[in-house]
Amino acid sequence: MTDPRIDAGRLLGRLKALGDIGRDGDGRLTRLAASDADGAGRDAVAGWMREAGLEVLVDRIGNLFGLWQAGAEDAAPLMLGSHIDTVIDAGIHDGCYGVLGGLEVVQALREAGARPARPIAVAAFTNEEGVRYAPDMMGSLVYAGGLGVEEALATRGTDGTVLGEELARIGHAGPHEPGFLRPHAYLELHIEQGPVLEREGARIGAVENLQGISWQRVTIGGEANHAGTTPMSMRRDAGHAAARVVTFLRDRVSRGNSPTVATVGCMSFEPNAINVIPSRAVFTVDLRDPDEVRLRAEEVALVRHLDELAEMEGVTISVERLARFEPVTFDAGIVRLIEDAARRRGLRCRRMTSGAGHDAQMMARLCPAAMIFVPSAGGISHNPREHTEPADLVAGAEVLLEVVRTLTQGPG
Ligand code: HGY
Ligand code: MN
Ligand code: MN
Repeated sequence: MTDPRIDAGRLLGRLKALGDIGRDGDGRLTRLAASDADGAGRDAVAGWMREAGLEVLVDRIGNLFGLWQAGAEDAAPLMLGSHIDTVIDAGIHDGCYGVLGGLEVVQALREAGARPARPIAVAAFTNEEGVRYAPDMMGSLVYAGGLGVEEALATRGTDGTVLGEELARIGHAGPHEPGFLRPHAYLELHIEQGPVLEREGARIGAVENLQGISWQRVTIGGEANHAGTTPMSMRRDAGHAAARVVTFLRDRVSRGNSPTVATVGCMSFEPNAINVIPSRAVFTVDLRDPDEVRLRAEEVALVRHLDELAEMEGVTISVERLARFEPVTFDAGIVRLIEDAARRRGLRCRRMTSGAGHDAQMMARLCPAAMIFVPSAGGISHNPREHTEPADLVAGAEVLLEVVRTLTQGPG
């Protein structure tokens, strides 16, 4: 066996090639779950998995796996992975770096003639972003038993399509039952998507926990009326009420130094005409906090505000739950392995919390799990300007390689 080495050119080349799949006429990258672009991305990744000599397997929710049995069929596999679906007008690293980094590690080990004591699987989980079909991290949630596969397949998207039908249409509705590979442990390599590592000059993030997530869709019913003739005192303005919620959330999370974050990412008015008082407003609320008690308190405060607002503005308000995940703590032993591997490579490492949701938070329900972060330039993500220095991308993959070798070494 030779010393396994990350092939930087292959890793960066595949990242770029995958990043070119799903661009529109203006060059914007969007590969929403189970779209044609997602199907093309999946086909490319499956092709690279076969090129690496892996067995390609797909489960019923479309989770895609490359498996290297490594002659250790009886042992539970180590699983690496992330996702390749994107948000709208995305960068090329979110999720894809973890799938292709995991594949690169396995390919490097195979090319070096390594004989791991357990199989290694590389996963690309379905619908991690949750933009078209809620909740996010859906494929790994189903895989970990947190959501029934039939219920997930029946999910209706923001565009009225049904997930199961779309997966079948793109040819990625697989035969295997979610959970068919019971991992020994799960490792996810990912860009930080925030400013911490860059600000502190650290190269590697050893992610020890991940914050709780609350997604809701709020519908406000008012009354359409003439923008010019209706006295302000007579208005039941759904648009104004929606705006009051947005400022309420911002004021709440901006007080003191609470780590709670709140985002209203989607909003639509009806009839959406310049001279008609909105009769209806529909918008989403994304609330997150590393502390479950504080997150619950923010949800209660929002409900109370909505009740008061309905009273004050003479509108009706209904709320639909889209996702709710409690904070997760990752495996301390694997976090230490990440720190040790970074230190041995002379890479400054920092323990940290993940602000973003990840498939690792679902896989932590099945087995010991942890994440490796690399810096995001300017802390930017979910944005085409998302960027990580090539040297950092390679360094992260090298740390992953080292932790994988430790987790798959034999008893000898
Ligand atoms: O929403 C998230 O944090 C992840 O990008 N799905
Ligand atoms: Mn991601
Ligand atoms: Mn994302």
